[in-house]
Amino acid sequence: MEVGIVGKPNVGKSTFFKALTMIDAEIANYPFTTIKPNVGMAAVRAPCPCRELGVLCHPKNSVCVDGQRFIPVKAIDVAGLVPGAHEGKGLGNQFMDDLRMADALIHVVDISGRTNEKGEPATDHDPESDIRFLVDEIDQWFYGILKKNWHKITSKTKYNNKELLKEITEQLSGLEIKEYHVKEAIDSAGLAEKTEWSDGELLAFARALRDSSKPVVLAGNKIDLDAKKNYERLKDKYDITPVCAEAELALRQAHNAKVIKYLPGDIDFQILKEDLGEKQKAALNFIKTGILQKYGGTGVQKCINSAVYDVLKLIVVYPVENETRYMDSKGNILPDARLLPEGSTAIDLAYKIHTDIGDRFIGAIDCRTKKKIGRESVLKDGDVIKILTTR
Ligand SMILES: Nc1nc2c(ncn2[C@@H]2O[C@H](COP(=O)(O)OP(=O)(O)OP(=O)(O)O)[C@@H](O)[C@H]2O)c(=O)[nH]1
Ligand SMILES: [Mg+2]
Repeated sequence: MEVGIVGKPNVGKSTFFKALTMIDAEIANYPFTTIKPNVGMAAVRAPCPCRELGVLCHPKNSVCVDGQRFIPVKAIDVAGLVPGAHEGKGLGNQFMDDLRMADALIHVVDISGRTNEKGEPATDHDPESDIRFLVDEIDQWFYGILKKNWHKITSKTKYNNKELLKEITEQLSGLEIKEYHVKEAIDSAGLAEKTEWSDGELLAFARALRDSSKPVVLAGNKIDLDAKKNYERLKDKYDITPVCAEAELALRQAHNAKVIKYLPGDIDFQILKEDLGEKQKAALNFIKTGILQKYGGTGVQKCINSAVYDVLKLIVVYPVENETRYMDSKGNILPDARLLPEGSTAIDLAYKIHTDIGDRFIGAIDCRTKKKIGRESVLKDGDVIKILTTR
């Protein structure tokens, strides 16, 4: 699982990344601060079953704070992209290679309109134009890769639909593209019955393939800079989350310094330190009233959760080895939280844990009901499952 953070220069991608991962990334108020990508672990948030089951959990692959599970997801912060990048403008499209492994993208937009399309200071730039150009550039990158390989693909498959599907998947496997992405794209571009594709149809397919294999979540950053008007204008047209990456970073840093207690994604925090300076007090107060209360959080956690749960449609499942005490064999309670595609079955979970567990699968137990479930039983978000195997 990998989420790419993309956008034009100077919109706050590295600030967003730093807030997500707490890994130091260079942040500065000029374009192209980031050239080499920053890579780190972010986390998605989910309610941990520990509270409901009345147990004290011992997470191993994740973290639980106050009944909230934080499950690691890789994040990558890349260089900014300007219009015409696919023709070599700005840093060109070389950096897009850094996005090859991404399963979803978070597009950070400066919704305050205070940076132009090159990321330079501006007063009244329309963020809507950024929303369009960025995806267009990534689509063009996909198109370029497809076009380069197209002759080879079609001379081998002669547009036979089944073979085409296989060959495209194989040629583009380095972009984390799976056969179902290709199928979805052929169908949505209306090309299933075609025996030859025009150049325009290849571009339409490239766009559809980008959409299915690298879906985008929109983050309207710098909401603190008097951006409510732009947000109100765009929110009905686009599914855009109001974000203040700077506030999220400040909150997480203050939490780590034990100044406040704040859980990423919360809509409030608690002040722990009594002798706060006036400046810090005012800053925290602004975040509380001007961001958290006004927009229902800083939006950073919301974006990553949305990428994983709403866009990639993953669910969280907790495999255990003891169905009454919810432990693994070493006594760790609710040790692992696994992200699985919606619709995954008991056997899918078994194979995800280990090929050997999958091969020896004979059934599973839903630990909440203590009922046995079969191989093809579809798992639900938050399920606690014991897999039964032959010895
Ligand atoms: N007001 C405000 N400023 C922000 C916010 N997030 C980031 N910034 C500022 O925006 C500027 C650019 O931030 P970066 O995180 O370096 O932006 P970037 O998109 O990574 O930039 P490049 O790497 O150059 O493409 C810095 O001055 C940040 O402090 C925010 O939520 N609100
Ligand atoms: Mg950067």
